[in-house]
Amino acid sequence: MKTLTQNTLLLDALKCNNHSGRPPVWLMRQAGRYMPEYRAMREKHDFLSMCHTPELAVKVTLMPIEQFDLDAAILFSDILVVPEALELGLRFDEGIGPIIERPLASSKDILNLPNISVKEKLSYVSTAIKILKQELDVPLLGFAGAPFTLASYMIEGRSSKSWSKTKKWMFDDPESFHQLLDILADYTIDYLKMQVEAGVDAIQLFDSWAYVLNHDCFCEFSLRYQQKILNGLRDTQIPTILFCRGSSVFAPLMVEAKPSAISLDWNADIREMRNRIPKNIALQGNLDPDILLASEETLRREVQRILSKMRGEPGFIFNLGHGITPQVNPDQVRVLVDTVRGVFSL
Ligand code: 1CP
Repeated sequence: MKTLTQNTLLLDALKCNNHSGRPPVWLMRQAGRYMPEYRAMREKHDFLSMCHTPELAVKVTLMPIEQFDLDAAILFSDILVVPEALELGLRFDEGIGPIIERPLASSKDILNLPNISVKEKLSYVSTAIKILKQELDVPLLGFAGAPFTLASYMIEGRSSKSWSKTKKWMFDDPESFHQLLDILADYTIDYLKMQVEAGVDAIQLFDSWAYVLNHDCFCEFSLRYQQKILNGLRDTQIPTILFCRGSSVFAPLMVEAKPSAISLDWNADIREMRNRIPKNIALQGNLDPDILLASEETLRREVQRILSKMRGEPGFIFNLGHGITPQVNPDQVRVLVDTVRGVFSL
C-alpha cells in the first residue's frame, strides 16, 4: 500500500515551479468510454451506480493510471451529483445523456429546494477519495461543476444547444437567478471542502456552459461565482484549476478569480496566452481533442508543437482543450503521454 504522493510534477506546475524539464500530463475524461475496460464495467453497472459506489468509482479512477503513465488521477464522478443531492432526480439515458427529472420551472422552485448536508448526502465521494489516497502515487484531482453550469442543467432538465430557458430566466429575473447561483456556490464550497478534507491534492472547477454567455453576463453570472467558490476555499490552500469552454475569450477575465491555473480550449495560441496571463497563474490544456483521431505521426507532431511553444515554462500542464471522446483508440492516448514524457522525439 502506498501512502505518499511520489510524483509531484502537477503540484509543482500548479505553483509555477516545475523545473523538471517536462510538463505533467493528465487528460480530461481520462477514464471513460474510449477504454474497453470501462465499457466492460458499464455493461454490468449503470453510470450513476458507478459514481455512487466507492469501490467502483475507485476502480474506474485507477483504470487509466494503470495503463498510461499519467501524472495525475481525477476522481471518477460527475458534476451532476450535486443537483441529485438537491433531490431534483437524476438519470442518464443511453444516447441522450443526463436528465434532471424535476427541473426548476420558476423562482418558487428555488425556495422549495431542500436544505441538505453535502457531507452526508455526498459522503460516498469522500469514501472514494480516502481509498484512492491509499492507492495512488500521483496527485488526485477532485472537482465540481460551477454554479452557472449546474443551474443550466437544473433549469433545462437536460443538455441543450442554446440553453435558452436558462438565459431567458437570467435576463428576465436576474435577482432569483443570482439567488440560485448563490445557493449553488455555497453548496459547492461545502462539497469541495469535503473533498479537500478527504485528501484530494488539487481541484478543478468546471464551468462548461459559460461560453453561451456574453462578456458582461459572463462576469456577472459565471465568473462572480467561480470567484466566490475559490475565495471560499482560500483558507484550505488547495491548488485550483478553472475550466470554461470558451476560455480563449474569457481566460484574461478568469485571472480575477485568482486560480492556480486556467485550463484553455484549443482556439487560442497558448504562447500568446502565456504572454497575456500573469506568470503566477499556470496554464493547462490547448490540444484539440480530435487530434487523437488523426494518425500517430500527426498526433506526435501536434503534441510536439504545443510542447515547443511551452518549453521551459514552469507553470504548464499538458492536457486537452476538453474531454477525450468515446471514439478515440486508447493506443493514441499512450502515444500522446509518451510524447510528452519524451519517449518519442521527432
Ligand atoms: O458511461 C457513460 O455513458 C457516461 C459518460 C460519462 C463519464 C465518463 C459522463 C456522463 N460523465 C463522466 C465522468 C465525468 N464527468 C468526469 C470524470 C473524470 C474524468 O475522467 O474527467 C468529469 C470531471 C465529468 C464532468 C462533467 N459532467 C461535465 C464537465 C466537463 C465537461 O465535459 O464539460 C459535464 C458538463 C458533465 C455532464 C455529463 N456527464 C455525462 C454526460 C454525457 C454529460 C453531458 C455532457 C453534455 O451535456 O454535453
